[in-house]
Amino acid sequence: MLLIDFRMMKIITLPVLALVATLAAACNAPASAGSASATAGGQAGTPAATPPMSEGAVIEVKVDGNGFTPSSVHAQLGKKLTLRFTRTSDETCAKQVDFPELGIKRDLPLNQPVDIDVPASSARTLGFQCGMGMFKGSVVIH
Ligand SMILES: [Cu+2]
Repeated sequence: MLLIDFRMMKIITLPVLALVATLAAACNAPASAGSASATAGGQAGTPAATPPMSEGAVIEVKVDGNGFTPSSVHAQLGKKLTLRFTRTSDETCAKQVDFPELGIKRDLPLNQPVDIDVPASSARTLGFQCGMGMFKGSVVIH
C-alpha cells in the first residue's frame, strides 16, 4: 500500500510541478518581454539617430571628357546615399551636375569633390546629367 501511495504521489506531483513551472514561465514571460522590448526600443532609438550619417553609402563618380564614370549607380533602398562627384579634367563640358528630378544643380570645380545627398527612400531611377544635358547618368535605387 505504501508503495502504491508513493507512486500515486509521484503521478500527482509531477503534473502539478509542471503546471506550476508553466504558470511561472507564463507570468515571467510578459514581464521580461515587456522590459526587453522597452530596452530594445531605447537602444534602437539612440543609434538610429546617429549612425546613418557615417553608415550611409558614398559613391564616387569621376567626371572628365568621357562624362560620368560610373554613369550608372546602384543604391540600396532606404540607406542614406551620397554621390561624390569629382571633376578631374578641364577637357569636358561637364562642369556642372544636374539632377532635374531633385532640382539640384551644382558646379563641379576642378579636382574638388562635390557631395550630393540623394534621397533613397523610394525605389526609382534618378537621372543626372551635365549642365547642358550632353552627358547623362542615373542612380537606380532598389
Ligand atoms: Cu555638357
